[in-house]
Amino acid sequence: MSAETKSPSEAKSTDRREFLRTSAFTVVAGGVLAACGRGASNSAVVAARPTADSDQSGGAMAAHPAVPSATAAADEMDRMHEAGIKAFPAKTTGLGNQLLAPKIVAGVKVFELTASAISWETTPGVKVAAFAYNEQVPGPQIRVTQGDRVRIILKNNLPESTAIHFHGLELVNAMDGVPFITQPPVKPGQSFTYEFTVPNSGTHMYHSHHNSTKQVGMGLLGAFLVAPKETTEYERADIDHVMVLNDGFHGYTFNGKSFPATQPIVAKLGQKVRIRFMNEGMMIHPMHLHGMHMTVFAKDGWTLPAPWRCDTLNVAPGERYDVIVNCNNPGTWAFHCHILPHAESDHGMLGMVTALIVQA
Ligand SMILES: [Cu+2]
Repeated sequence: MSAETKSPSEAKSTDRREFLRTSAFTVVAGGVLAACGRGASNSAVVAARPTADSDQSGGAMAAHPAVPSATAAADEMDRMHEAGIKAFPAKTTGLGNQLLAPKIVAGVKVFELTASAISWETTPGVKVAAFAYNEQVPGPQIRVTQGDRVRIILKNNLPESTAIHFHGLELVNAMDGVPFITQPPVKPGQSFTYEFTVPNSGTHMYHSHHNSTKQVGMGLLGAFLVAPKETTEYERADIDHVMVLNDGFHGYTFNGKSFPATQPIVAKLGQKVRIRFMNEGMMIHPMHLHGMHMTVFAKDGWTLPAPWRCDTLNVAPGERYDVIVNCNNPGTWAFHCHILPHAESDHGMLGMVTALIVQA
């Protein structure tokens, strides 16, 4: 039996997404029936007849009172929306972007990254094929200080070649991580060692630069955060939150998870939250915060000469923005991409939605 012909009661036992697809279709078909009355004959409508006869009044072709039918559909839609909100933040297996402590070897900070193919849960019940560093999407968070000597040992356990590019760092050419331009590809089973002195501070990224539509889209990416030698006012935020945006093979995600499995940012009233947006996807995402504004103070790791304020910040592929939110308005505030299909559908919020929770 196809999803289109399941009744709502049958579909309730399946996952929310499938059920929502089914009910969305039924709503459309019911609307067509209500509008056309007898004579609707296209095959899609015929397939939906059993579900359209929700009141058992004599078949889908029988006249249905328009208002009660519309109310039932609205209630069902609301139930879906509420269920998504109530589930937030939903538990899933696996958490990416976890701080990776370096091993210190003769004064060098050594980080080991192993790339492998894994299964990754983006939202409850949705498991996707992923390429991951250290079995995390995003890969482990790397934090260093400007001037540090670092060594990154990449082990490739993928079925294809790869390489790491340190996006935003102004490195010596040989460390730029682009196969056939600055190094040979790292073949399956091989390792490659990157070593450099960290030249510039700011919010940066590391990701594959080989077959990257697939490899970055499947999860070979992570945050590379460089503290400046001298701490600025903005570096002294109470909470420092990395938000990696992606829109590849895993759908619309923040830090590898889709709503309702995205993580909220939780702050106390009066605290300063620093948010580091980074877009590893292929689309622009205008990030919109409700209730409070964001003060943008850095772009691509570079401190702006004059910070500026906004509530919607367009983050294009490859860009990073650092913002401060002064949490002066208590409540749970929606925080989402404002390209609406990236955030909501008939079956409720999805994808690029989270919340800033300001506790009074
Ligand atoms: Cu978006």
